[in-house]
Amino acid sequence: MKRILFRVGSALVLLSCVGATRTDRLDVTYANGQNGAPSSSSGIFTGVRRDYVTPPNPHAVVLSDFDRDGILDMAVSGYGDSRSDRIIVYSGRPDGTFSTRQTLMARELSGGIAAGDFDGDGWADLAVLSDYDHMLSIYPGNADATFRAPIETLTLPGTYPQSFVVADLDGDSKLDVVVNYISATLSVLMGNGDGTLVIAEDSLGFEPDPISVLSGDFDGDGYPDLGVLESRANRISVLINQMRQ
Ligand SMILES: [Ca+2]
Ligand SMILES: [Ca+2]
Ligand SMILES: [Ca+2]
Repeated sequence: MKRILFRVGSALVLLSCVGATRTDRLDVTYANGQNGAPSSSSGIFTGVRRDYVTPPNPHAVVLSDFDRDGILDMAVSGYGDSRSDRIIVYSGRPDGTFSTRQTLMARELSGGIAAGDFDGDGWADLAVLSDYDHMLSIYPGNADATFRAPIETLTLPGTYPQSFVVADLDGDSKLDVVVNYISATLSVLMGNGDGTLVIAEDSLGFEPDPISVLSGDFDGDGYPDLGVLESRANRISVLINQMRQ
């Protein structure tokens, strides 16, 4: 079970993406709820738990204010099967609950999902990674928290992508993407600002099984750096962005 602690509006919520148990459900527990009190050893999450149907075999969740109404919305990707939708978009409501906004088809084994304005129209788009056919798809976002069919489905140079991260690596205000693969390589995709990306670098090498990649400005120079978690080597590698030089 993967647990992530978020603050949503005024309500502190615990999201439990329960893909490992294949219950196809996302649980949200509200602090300070008023109707019922599931037991909690910490006493923090003693409110009402609400369950939301996810795509079959949910894999990843992203929170973003898709419609810019000040309330976080949510999208969940799932591995699913060929007969089912593999992405569900939920609109956040002022009381901290969610309603299903849209279901989207996606490629087989759609794993990682992230949000960002890839085409520069001011509305968040969705980037979805297909583990099976190693493709990255960009779903353009609308003002009403819905998404259109992918404008870009990019075949990645590596196989079995494990995770990806979205960041503006070169500071041109166009979002870029870094993908890591189980084949111990990492690709850098530079955004064109219109929802398309080009492969800039495809062979950054690591120990086998780099399990995830993350981004953050570790040295404080304003450019995002990378951290790569190498599970077989039992270490995290930090790559400092050289764009400032
Ligand atoms: Ca919203
Ligand atoms: Ca957009
Ligand atoms: Ca960029």
